[in-house]
Amino acid sequence: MSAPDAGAAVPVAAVEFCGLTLAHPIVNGSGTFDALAARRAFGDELMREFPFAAYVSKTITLAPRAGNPPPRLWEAPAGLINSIGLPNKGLAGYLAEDLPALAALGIGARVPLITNVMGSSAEEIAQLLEACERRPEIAAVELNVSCPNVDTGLDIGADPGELERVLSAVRARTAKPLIVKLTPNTADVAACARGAERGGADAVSLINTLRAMALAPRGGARPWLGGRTGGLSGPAIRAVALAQVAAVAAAVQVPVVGMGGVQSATHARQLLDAGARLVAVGTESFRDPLAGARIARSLRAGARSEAAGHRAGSASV
Ligand code: RRO
Repeated sequence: MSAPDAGAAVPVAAVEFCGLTLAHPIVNGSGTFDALAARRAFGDELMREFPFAAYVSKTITLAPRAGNPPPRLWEAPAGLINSIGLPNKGLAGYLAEDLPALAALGIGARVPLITNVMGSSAEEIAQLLEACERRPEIAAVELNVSCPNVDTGLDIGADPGELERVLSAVRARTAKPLIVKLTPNTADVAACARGAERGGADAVSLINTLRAMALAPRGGARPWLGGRTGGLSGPAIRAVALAQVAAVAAAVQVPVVGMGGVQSATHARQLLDAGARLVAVGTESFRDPLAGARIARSLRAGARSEAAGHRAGSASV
């Protein structure tokens, strides 16, 4: 579980991503960093060096949701299982309350805002995209496809054909960049990424959490989490993330946002080397809310020390 911040190998500068210019390649994973709550908890200090080059919201649904009954978390070996269940104030509440509050923090102006949405039918997704399209504060939309389609019964993100059909049906509803957040809980994530690309995705992001379960201590075979199963994140999934990001980056032309267990610049660099354009930090932000800034700084420092090494090397030849 060590998290050394060393070893970045190539220069890290501003990154072009779907027409946006980001100061560095580190963003947050959706649902792992609440900028409004963080500002309340940590004050201005947190906002002086905002940890991410773009801010990705928690998943928003059309209607408000209370989320799953507790318990919602389980500490796994080298990871975390969550069964949060999409609690959110719904699209109207997000647009009316959160967008102005995020703008007051400078999100949108200082760093682009990426709004993550989820719908359980093409019609619901279309409504979410249209609403985002009307708001200039939103730079891009990330579509979370880790859910079943109530119309077809198929898991939208787990089936390449279903993913392509749903995206083709909704793609025209927004001109903003559309990032599709893939699920790792599928037979062939590269085929799903190709389906997303054919359906009109401007980028894909992965990996979401791996489906997992924990049993209640001394509870026989009783599941611990209120939602029965949950999603495993953290260092435990880093090797899976690396394999899936490499497979997807080799399969599609659109940019890839890689994530899964990143704790250090070394881990971020590995995903960049595997073909990711951006890297998201997720579970590590729960341990260290400034992890994103630490990792971005360390990537830059690694790049500077490599450049110095090159200069020294050429001087001595
Ligand atoms: O809210 C959640 O329980 C949740 C979501 Br929407 C997701 O995409 N991934 C995850 O691990 N948890």
